Amino acid sequence: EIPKKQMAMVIEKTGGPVEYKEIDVQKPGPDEVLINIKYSGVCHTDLHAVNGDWPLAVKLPLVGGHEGAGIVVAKGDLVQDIEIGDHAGVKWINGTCLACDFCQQADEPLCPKALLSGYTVDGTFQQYCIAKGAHVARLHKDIPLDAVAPVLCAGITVYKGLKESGAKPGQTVAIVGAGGGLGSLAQQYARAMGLKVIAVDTGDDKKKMCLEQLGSYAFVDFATSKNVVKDVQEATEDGLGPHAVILVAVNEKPFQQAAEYVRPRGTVICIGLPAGAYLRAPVFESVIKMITIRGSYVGNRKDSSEAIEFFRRGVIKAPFKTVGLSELQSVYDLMHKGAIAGRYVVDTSK
Ligand code: 8ID
Ligand code: ZN
Repeated sequence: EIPKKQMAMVIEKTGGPVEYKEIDVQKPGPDEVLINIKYSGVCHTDLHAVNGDWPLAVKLPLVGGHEGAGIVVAKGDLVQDIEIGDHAGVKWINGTCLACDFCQQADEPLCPKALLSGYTVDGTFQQYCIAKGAHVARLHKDIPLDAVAPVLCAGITVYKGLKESGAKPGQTVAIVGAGGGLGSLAQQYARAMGLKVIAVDTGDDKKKMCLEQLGSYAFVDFATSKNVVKDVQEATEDGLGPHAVILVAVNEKPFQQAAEYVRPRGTVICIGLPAGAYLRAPVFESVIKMITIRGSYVGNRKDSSEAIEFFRRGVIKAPFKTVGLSELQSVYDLMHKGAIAGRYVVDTSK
């Protein structure tokens, strides 16, 4: 009952366009599963891939997407711990070697042979997607496949970033890019982890969403603020700044500002990947404030199952809108303008 053909969104060359067309359904290798993707989230990473923003080559032609939730329909002989009919998720990390120094330490995202869904291998903007059995996310059958899709990259990534920040319950974290996909989930994870949240983004829609739906106690509008550094610091009780800053904006500016407003002993976590951007921090303040600046990249299998479990327990609720897979270009257009509050999810059946 697995069809030979399926519908997918494909780019032939960097820059696009992304085209809705019929392509072959692939067969899983011995260590792989074939998943009938029902829903996929649309991450800004997918747009970076279309635009060729990063110094890392993409597969072409390419089926993008790496937040895919669906049902296992076929598997290779070596896959023993997952059954046909199980619900599963395809993440950015499609597969790794499981043998290198990093894999041995559960730092699978750092594996030099990592396969990246929707980037170096075809991803989830198709109805049937392949991933390594060891790496697909296990999803309980009571989890809705549409709402969980954004958790599979955005959720895992911000949950890991918050853990890497070392922020403790009761402390304050600034989420920069709070109105977007990662940012909206970051506010929910931060709150569930007992943190107080300052949201930084722009516009009344995002402000309303952050303050009324996602649990932030303050909002700083980076576009209308006369002094973002001062406004973020003043949003903390003692004016000394947040204990951690989670940077998920697609813009270089905040990567050059965060070190100035983070609290002494605080940590700046860099997650967003704006094209060609550089970090900058004043040496004097960085030293005398004893700050930490670090990168954080998706999460390992354990981070992933933990992030999904937060969602399954019902403590993570972030807004999403659903459209047909064939409408992906219109989602990219909105994303390019920064006009999406939350996340878009595509339904692969239309
Ligand atoms: O593992 C990783 N490190 C990882 C995983 C997944 C995604 C990194 N990412 C990267 C993506 O590639 C992208 O560069 O995180 C970034 C954010 O992805 P997203 O959340 O999917 O993007 P979005 O929904 O477009 O949200 C971006 C938000 O940033 C705001 C925008 O208004 C938007 O709401 N923003 C911008 I652009 N400039 C800002 C600024 N100066 C800003 N917010 C605050 N200050
Ligand atoms: Zn992503």
